[in-house]
Amino acid sequence: MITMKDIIREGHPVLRQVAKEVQLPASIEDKETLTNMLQFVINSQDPEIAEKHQLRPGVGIAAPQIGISKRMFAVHAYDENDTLYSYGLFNPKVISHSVEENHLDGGEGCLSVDREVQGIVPRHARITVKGTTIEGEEVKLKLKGYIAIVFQHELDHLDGIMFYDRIEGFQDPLKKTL
Ligand code: UDB
Ligand code: ZN
Repeated sequence: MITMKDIIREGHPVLRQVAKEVQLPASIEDKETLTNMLQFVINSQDPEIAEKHQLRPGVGIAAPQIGISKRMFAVHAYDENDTLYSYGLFNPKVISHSVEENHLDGGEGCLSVDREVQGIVPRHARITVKGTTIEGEEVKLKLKGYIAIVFQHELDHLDGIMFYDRIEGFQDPLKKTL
């Protein structure tokens, strides 16, 4: 079972790497890892399990956050209409997005960031994502609102991008200036 001790924190180079594509069909090992990632998110939202193992209630996690530089993430979250989006995806890719932007009014946090970083994180308002599920099915998801933001946050991890990189005027003290 994945717990907080398995989660890589900011400053670790793996969070800044561009993750590698997963070879498909996925190996049993990759499928198990992704299943465990999805289970971590589900567990973290269960008040009893979260309390027992001291888990931060999460909505998504990307493989680099457990030290695995592969293009896969898990999301388990409800949208504004209480529709559940529960996915483990291999090689997710944004195939189109709106010009219109959106953001969470309260800003964002991250399981890999143990401090509060304030500021608006601009995201695409709508995205279409393609990917392969744990079961090996190719899916095309049209997302908007909160869920679109969660997916973009996780997708960014696969490209070594932290949410605060997108806050206007923000300087990461750990990132070397270009
Ligand atoms: C989170 N959780 O998981 F609206 F049940 C955040 C943390 C960093 C605070 C743990 C979160 O938003 N929880 C949440 C929100 C709800 C209802 C609920 C639980 N992430 C995921 C992450 O770090 N992935 O890499 C941060 C989110 C900020 C915006 C999108 C992802
Ligand atoms: Zn994150």
